[in-house]
Amino acid sequence: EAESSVYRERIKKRLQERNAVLIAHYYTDPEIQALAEETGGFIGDSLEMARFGARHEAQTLVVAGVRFMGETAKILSPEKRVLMPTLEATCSLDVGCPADEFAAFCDQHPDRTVVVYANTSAAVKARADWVVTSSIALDVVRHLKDQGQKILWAPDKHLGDYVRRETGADVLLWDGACIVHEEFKAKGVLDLKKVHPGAAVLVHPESPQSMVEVADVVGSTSQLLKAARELPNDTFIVATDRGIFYKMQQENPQRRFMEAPTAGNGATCRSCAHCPWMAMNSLERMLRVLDDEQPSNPEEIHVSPDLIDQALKPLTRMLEFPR
Ligand code: CIZ
Ligand code: SF4
Repeated sequence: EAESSVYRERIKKRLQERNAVLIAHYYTDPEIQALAEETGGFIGDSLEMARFGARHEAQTLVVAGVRFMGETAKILSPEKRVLMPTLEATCSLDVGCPADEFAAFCDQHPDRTVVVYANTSAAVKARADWVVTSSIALDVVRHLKDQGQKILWAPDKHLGDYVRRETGADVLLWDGACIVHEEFKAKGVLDLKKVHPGAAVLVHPESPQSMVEVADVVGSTSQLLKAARELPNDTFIVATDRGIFYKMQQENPQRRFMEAPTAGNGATCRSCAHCPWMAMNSLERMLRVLDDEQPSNPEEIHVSPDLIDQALKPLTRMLEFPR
């Protein structure tokens, strides 16, 4: 605790000295999110993070999250320096969708409009017609379906299948999954509901279909936070990364939030509901990155100008899509 307060003070000082702002994802650890709040930074989902970074006057963005979030921030703010506590923080969706294999898959289906989830590398985004986050996926795919288009979706098969079921569009799926959301078990939720019959079940659509079927609300992180504020229930079973509890509890101090079980018997495994890559964003690593005075920082995000040009097109389509 004493050690962590030393880290916090030194990070605050460095952020000021370097004209840097801290931008954290909802899934990072509570101490990281608290520091973002205390220093005038930001907490949000991947898209909100990139938008905040683009609008903010700071010349350096310190992105606490996973690598694709740093890349998206860089694509929207190429003139800024984007640092991360560690570039080793990746995502099973990104890892499971290598750009060359993905390009070959797209080449085999030239009749399909390519829609990729935000959780992908800059190179995969560069090959796409559209980038979407889970908060806008249904609207964009409905719009494409109305125009008679067939979809190629990557990388999350659960989210893609959810979009297919909800919109009725012709959607061809890449076979990827999030290692966190894939672990939630509907049977465990039903067992927990027997003990807490008044609980509302909030589910992120990266979870399997069986989880969507037991949900009261299915939505992106921001949509689940909204549901936690607006539903009349005072108890919630939440199927997304446990990092979200920081904001949920802060916004609703009187309400009770429980992790959705990650095993059929209702037992929770030690770290199933927390992304191991999000967890790599420690105060210690953040300080190390900010302490590094060299012009070339090993944890700085670089995206080539060509790739920025190409990835910006599908990203801009999403940003300009009317909501
Ligand atoms: O599951 C993730 O990594 C999410 C929800 C990312 C995002 O778009 O905020
Ligand atoms: Fe990727 Fe899942 Fe971690 Fe999000 S929670 S960064 S989708 S592995």
